[in-house]
Amino acid sequence: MRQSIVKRYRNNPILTRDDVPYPVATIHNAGVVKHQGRYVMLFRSHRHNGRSIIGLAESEDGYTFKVDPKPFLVPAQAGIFAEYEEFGVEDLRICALEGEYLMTYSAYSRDGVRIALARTKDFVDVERVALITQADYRNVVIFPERFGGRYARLDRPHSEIAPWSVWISYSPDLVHWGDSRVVMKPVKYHWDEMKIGPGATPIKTKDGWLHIFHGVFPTMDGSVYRLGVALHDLEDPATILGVADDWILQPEDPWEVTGYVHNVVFTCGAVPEDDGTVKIYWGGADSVMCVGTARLDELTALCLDRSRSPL
Ligand code: M1P
Repeated sequence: MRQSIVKRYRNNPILTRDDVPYPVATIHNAGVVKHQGRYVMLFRSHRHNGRSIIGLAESEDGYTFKVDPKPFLVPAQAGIFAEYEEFGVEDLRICALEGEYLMTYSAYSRDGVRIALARTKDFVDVERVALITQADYRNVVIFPERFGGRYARLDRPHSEIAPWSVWISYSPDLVHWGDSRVVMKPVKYHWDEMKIGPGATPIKTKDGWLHIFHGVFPTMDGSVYRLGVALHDLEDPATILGVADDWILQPEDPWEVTGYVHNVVFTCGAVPEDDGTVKIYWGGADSVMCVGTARLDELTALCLDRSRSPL
């Protein structure tokens, strides 16, 4: 029997492409929040032309989801968003902040990948706000609180010089971002030595902001995507209190090991529960959606007691 800090749900995968009532090749990498007592999931799907869209699924219990008949977000048809979403929209994260939901997602075009910000109050009406990075960024998560009046986000620029790392940036208005610095880097000859990236929207705990991220290791058989945890200071999220030395989840189930991209577990969303657990949602092999649970105190302890240097 596998012993893991993350307990996989016995009926994984919870969603496959067969559950989607329109033609798609995959369903994976979903942001998830609880909205009015229901779990709302915004997942990525590849269409059969290889470009991605975002679909919506809902659940009473966080395990059994029903997919909406129509996609939630497809590439914009006009204006600046159409220009930069031409090749698809991917890997959406949801942040509940001050009475609305902020959604950050990758916008792909012939000019590269950048991050778009949209907002909704009800997951029906969606307003695109701004493109909030230049090209060569993926994986932006916004903290669900302001710090000294400023919004904060974790992001992941693509560098040709340094391994791809986690940075922090701040904004007075959600549109203009700056004051950026690197806060966490991959570690040489470690499970995440190739690159790391922000994963789920950070979760507030009594010990700090818990951030579940992904790390990638290169092998002769391709890259292996795993999940890890880091703890950020409650008042100053640029300060990392600890990064767990070990991963918390790696590809093991057949639908994580084999699929559209082999050997991938990738999270864009996690939902904290009142009983001290967290439901972690991940895409398996860029093909299916899975869920598992962990205790928040065990994850924060892993960051603090078995920490490596963040930089
Ligand atoms: O195929 C694995 C992942 O590859 C990319 O992730 P990263 O941000 O690490 O480069 C993304 O395309 C992601 O969607 C995908 O799951």
